[in-house]
Amino acid sequence: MFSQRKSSWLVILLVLVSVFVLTGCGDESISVMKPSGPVAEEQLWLMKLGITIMVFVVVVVFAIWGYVLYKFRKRKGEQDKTEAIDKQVQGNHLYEIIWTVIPFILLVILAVPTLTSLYKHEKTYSKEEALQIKVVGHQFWWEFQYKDMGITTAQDLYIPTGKKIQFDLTASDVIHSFWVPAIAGKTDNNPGLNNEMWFQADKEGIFRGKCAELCGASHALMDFKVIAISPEKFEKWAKDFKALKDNPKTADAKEGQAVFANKCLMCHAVGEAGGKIGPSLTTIGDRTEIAGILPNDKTKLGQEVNPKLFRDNMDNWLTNTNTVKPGNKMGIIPLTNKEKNALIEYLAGLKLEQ
Ligand code: HEC
Ligand SMILES: [Cu+2]
Repeated sequence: MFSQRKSSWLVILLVLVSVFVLTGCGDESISVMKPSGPVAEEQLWLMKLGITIMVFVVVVVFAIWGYVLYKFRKRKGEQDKTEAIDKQVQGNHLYEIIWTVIPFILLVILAVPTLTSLYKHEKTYSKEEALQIKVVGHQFWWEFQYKDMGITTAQDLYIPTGKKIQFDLTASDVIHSFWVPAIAGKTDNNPGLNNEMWFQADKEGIFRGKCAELCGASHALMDFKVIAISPEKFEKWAKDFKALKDNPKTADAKEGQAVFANKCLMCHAVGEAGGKIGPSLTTIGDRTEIAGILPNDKTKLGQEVNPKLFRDNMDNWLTNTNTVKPGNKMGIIPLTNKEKNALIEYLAGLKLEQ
């Protein structure tokens, strides 16, 4: 058996080891520590500045505290400490000025860059300067409208690298919050209001985004991706998106299209046709994940959706909608196996040519 003292040392050791081991966990594409654009870079720099100043204050204060504790300790043989107490400095003007001025300087060092960044990131860019995108948060999915391009999509947000993206953020039901940690801090989507923010991605890549405001049962599952590609690839993506024809190739897919028109189209759009209650499924066959959370193995640029996973995920979504994303607004649509398979075949074909 360990003694009490030994076991508390063990706990401390365990905590220290886990700190080092667990800091290695997590997805790089969602890390604030790996910024991929100017906004996130500046925000990380501000965090580092704040932490440096705090560490400096803690170290200096603890050093003084340790020094005083040691210097004025009760020594062996001293009966009464009062005789050894040093000269008192209460009310000393010089000291008081010093310990007022130092924190003031530290706060100025913090405030100047923070406020400068705040105003810089508050700026709204016009359509000549930035790509304009309206983001609507819904329980529990994201809608992206490219205002000047006539494109509406969901879950996967394609953007060009090296260009500012001006966002107009709102929500259809409750408050959500739009957050892509590697590219910028969060901004709320409020129903009935429009918040603005901008960001820019400098590197190509797939960056994970999250809803950062508790919005209901599946809040934690309200994920999306920002897919940053070169301006040339983006142009091609937009052109292909608009040119996409809803022309199923196989007999099964044609049957799926008919089922879709019957049971799904009132809520989901494909191209121009269809309802707006659910996400647009125009390019559902290209999605990195189904419903934002069932991975199709498309984690890097250039990678294609894994067809087997797509089928399994789609089957899972159509069969277990309510357990995959509790409280979602789709619910379970009764389908025979034949209808489901035809639908999956149809949806898998809704994608851009590579
Ligand atoms: C009552 C409206 C409604 C109907 C009818 C409906 N859906 Fe949905 N669907 C939704 C909503 C809302 C979501 C978003 C759920 C979420 O993520 O919270 C959704 C999500 C989806 C997704 C995930 C989309 C993505 O971007 O990853 C797929 C796929 C889907 N539905 C397929 C279908 C199919 C196929 C049918 C017909 C059998 C159908 N839905 C019928 C409302 C509906
Ligand atoms: Cu949300």
